[in-house]
Amino acid sequence: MTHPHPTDHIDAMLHETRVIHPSEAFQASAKVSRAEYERLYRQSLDEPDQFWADVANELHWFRPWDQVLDWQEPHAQWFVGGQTNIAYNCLDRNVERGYGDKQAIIWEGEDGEVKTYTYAELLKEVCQAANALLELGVQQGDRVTLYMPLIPEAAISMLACARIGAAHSVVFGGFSVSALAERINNAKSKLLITADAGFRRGKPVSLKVNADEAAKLALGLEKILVVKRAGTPVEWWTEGRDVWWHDMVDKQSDQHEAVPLDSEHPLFLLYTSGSTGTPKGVQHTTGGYMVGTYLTTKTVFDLQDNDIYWCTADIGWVTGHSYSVYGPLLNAATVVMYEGAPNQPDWGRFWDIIQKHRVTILYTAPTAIRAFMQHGDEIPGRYDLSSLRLLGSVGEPINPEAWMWYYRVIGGERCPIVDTWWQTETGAIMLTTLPGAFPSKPGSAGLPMFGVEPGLMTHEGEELGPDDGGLLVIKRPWPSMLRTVYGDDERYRKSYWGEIKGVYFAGDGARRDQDGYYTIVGRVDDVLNVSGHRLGTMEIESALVGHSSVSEAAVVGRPDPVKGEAVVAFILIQDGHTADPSELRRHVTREIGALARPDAIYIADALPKTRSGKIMRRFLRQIAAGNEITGDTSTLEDPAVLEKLASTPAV
Ligand code: 6R9
Repeated sequence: MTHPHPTDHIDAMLHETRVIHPSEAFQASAKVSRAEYERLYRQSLDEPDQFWADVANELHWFRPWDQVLDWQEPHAQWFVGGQTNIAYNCLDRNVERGYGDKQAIIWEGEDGEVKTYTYAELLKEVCQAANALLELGVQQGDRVTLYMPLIPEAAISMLACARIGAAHSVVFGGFSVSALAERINNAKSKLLITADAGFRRGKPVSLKVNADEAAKLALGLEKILVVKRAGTPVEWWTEGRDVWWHDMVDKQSDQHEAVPLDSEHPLFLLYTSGSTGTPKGVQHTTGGYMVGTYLTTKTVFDLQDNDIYWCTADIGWVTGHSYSVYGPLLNAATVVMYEGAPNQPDWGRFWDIIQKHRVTILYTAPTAIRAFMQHGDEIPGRYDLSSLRLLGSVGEPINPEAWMWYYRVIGGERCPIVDTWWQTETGAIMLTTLPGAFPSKPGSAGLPMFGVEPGLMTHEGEELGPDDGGLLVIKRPWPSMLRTVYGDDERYRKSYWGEIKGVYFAGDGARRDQDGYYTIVGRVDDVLNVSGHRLGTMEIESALVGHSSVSEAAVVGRPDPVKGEAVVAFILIQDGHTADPSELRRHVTREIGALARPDAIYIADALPKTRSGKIMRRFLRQIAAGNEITGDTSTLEDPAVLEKLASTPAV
């Protein structure tokens, strides 16, 4: 007789078994059926040149490419010799195709102001902005830094840069002075585009003041172009350096010929934190990024002509780049943009926007979903959400609890959910379930997108089979992949193609089930090894937030002389509940098994998060281990959270 191995129990508990199928109606009108996915996916791997050429040919090229892919590991060039312009493809091409009068952007300010732009209007605005950039001395090949609220001028600025062949580097408006200055300096930008202030939680948040401070540290900066958004007093105005958008842009001609750019011409830099060192300037180029975001937006969001599409991401993150601006505009979609906080004036704001603008597709992050969930079903219940037909999730693993809430309360059990795994570096969605083709499994991202060949490996490059947890890798180049780390190609080689020989190392751990679905366990530095057993912090967190008293949880490992690592949990208690640590330990034991039971629980008021909402576990690990807090805290939304936590006793 064999005694069941302790991991059997855990593995069984770790498996979420629900499978949610799209409705017959959704399947019937979906852009891609299961059979089509299977045929096209096969083709994308067997005849990649043909597959990608067919997709690229749906877009406009000034000059056709000579070669689809030139791969000199780790450097890829896509559509080599081809010339195109992504802004032309987003705007001119759509106007020419008869979408001139279609709404391109429906923007809502936090203060309730609404502005809309048709494709023809947006084209004119972008032409004016492009002419303004030229007058300000920006040249093809330059970098321009954007530090802006989520206002239409942010998208217009990105497109204007793309139109003239200058790379934009968007720095999230919530970043600090030093973070901004560091990014301006690293990119060697001569122009910064900003605004007087943006609205956040009912108050104007000044950007120009930070821009002025950053300019003192970024001596290469020559001009600052300022949008008047909030009408707040601008304290300093440096004549000769500072220029109002309305003075400079409004007077320009609304005609501008988009510049034909080499397919590999840099499109943008986007700084993202690595596990060590300073933020990396992830560099994307024109043709491949365009083709990748075009195809994924069209298929993953099943875009139909009458959709009203809302991705809630800020333009400061890659999701805002690929799925608020480029991907949807390439597809002539109507894009909703919202400037402010989800709880302004109250937690009903998102649902109000959906009701008002008849949003059909909503793409948001698990952290937001959990925050809404915490405030109950009653708030969304007050709104008419019947326009919704598809939901998306991005940014972190979504725990099945939050998935089901999203599905039930927001989607009315009618809307498929696409859980999309990708990264700043991948440029476009890599893993998901196409909504009309495959059922979803709550918590599992799903299957590879076209041309994506994922795998699970050990650090040594040994391939792992189904149901083994391993490192998620991508085994061949794809069009929208990053090309380098700006100014540090060695770091690019080492971080992405040097960790495991011959493959792209994503930095995430994952499992794959018998149906080929990938479940992301979390960053590999978030995988715990407790008594020789692999446990994802995410699963323990998911179990904890599955308890009615817990609204948020972050789990890290603490070195343990016996078990290797011990589980430490940081939790936030749901309004109106009290903390009961022994009950929570029992709950985790029930949900996963005794191995996952937290050794220490910290009851926190807030967790250390980046401004994009990612929990910085590296600091939690230091607190859990009783170590001093070291490392760069500049990307934290509120560094004071750390001190508070460090003085909180564990229970
Ligand atoms: C798009 C974006 C990338 C990291 C990635 C992974 C996590 C993103 C996810 C997900 C599980 C998903 N991540 N999407 N984990 N399921 N659907 O978020 O880019 O900010 O660069 O973050 O986010 O850990 O490695 P980025």
